[in-house]
Amino acid sequence: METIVAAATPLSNGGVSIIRISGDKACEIARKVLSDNKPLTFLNEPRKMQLVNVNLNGLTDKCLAVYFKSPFSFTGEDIVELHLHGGAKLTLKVLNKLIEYGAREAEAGEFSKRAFLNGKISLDEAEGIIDIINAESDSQLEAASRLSSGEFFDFVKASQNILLEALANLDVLIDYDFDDEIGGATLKKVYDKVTNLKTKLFSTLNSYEQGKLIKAGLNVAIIGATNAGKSSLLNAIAKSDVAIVSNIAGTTRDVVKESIVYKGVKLNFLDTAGLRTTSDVIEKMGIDKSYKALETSDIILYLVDSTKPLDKTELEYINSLESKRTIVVLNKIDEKLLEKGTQITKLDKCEVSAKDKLNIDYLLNKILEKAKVETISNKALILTNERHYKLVKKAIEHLKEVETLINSNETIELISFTLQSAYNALGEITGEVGADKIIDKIFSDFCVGK
Ligand SMILES: Nc1nc2c(ncn2[C@@H]2O[C@H](COP(=O)(O)OP(=O)(O)OP(=O)(O)O)[C@@H](O)[C@H]2O)c(=O)[nH]1
Ligand SMILES: [Mg+2]
Repeated sequence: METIVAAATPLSNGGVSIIRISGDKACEIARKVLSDNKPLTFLNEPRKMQLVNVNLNGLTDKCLAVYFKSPFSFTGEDIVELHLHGGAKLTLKVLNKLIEYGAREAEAGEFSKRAFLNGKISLDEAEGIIDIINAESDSQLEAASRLSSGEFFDFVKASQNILLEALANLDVLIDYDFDDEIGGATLKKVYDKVTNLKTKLFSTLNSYEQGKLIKAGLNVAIIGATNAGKSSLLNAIAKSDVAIVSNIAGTTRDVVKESIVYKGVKLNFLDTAGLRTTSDVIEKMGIDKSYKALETSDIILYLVDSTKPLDKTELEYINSLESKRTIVVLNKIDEKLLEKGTQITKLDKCEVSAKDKLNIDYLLNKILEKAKVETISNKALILTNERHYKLVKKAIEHLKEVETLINSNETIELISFTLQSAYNALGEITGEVGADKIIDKIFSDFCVGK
């Protein structure tokens, strides 16, 4: 494998900038940029830092160098890290020198990919690492760190072991000539194992609903008639003027998105164009988007200007909304609050003032309650990754097929083959089984230097 190099820290000004070199020639190449006015003892003492000089055609600077000897490194290969003074210019100069001396610039995620190929981490653990890097909320971070620490890996491995046992049971039936009674008892054992495993996988599969929320955040659409105060509410929630507010009806024409993290959960708010009949073509396009946001979001905040009477059509429309995901927000309670709320039945209601920022926290809590967002630590295992979800689902399908095959007295070979397919689906999660293309795709989502 070629020796690769990249900055492991962002290329900008900061206290320290770290360059990572990985591969057979890591020591040899690093040595070339380090001044040899004193012995480079760090190369004989892995994991121990040494203050050395870095030499760039006459320019000398100090840096800390450390060596991780294969296989005891992140990639499993020889790694040298140089901790330089933070600064893009210096880092780029050193990087270029290392490339000149024979290292190749690493591709995105190449260090992690090598770690995977060298058996240091599994594919799902690598996906956990990328989730840690991208985490924006506490729940995302917690889910990511659980994934990267191998919790899901252990579950998948244990499930695969059950399938291996079942396959071993079936093998005995293929090799020997058993009477019906023994054969039947063995098949029953296999059947029970498959059914139990299927139930476990099902409950993991169901956790994806929650996992999706944690990973992508909860989408909350702010809908309502023009001038209800939708944009004002978005600004109050975001604590910043992200959307234009005016008393002209039809101010918002497009969807304005803003995310916040509340109580460790990412909430993505969508402020939309006010619903009304209009001949303005652009506004109409905006209103189409409002309906789309209404359909696709997890939670709908239907905003009502509570100082004005509700007309019959709007009232009917509000009452037709899905109660499971709708909260009717009666806005402008700083002014006169009409009794209109009582006409809205079956839907949760919440009174706020977007202008005076009254009851905003109360509303945010109501949203979490409505979406049944649980804190992640309450759950045994939560699937957050779509790829994992699809593979668990695929494994379940194969297990269902095994049950049908056993029930219809199909051949042992066919049952074994289908069990093996379930095993392989789970193996794709960890990367034990897998196509190079999928592996490449996963690592290409990483940043360079990771
Ligand atoms: N008194 C009072 N006025 C408010 C409140 N919220 C919004 N307003 C006013 O209502 C008017 C409309 O506010 P916007 O936030 O632009 O309303 P909108 O629903 O986004 O309107 P469109 O984008 O046109 O659909 C503005 O004059 C706001 O100042 C509130 O809580 N109390
Ligand atoms: Mg608006």
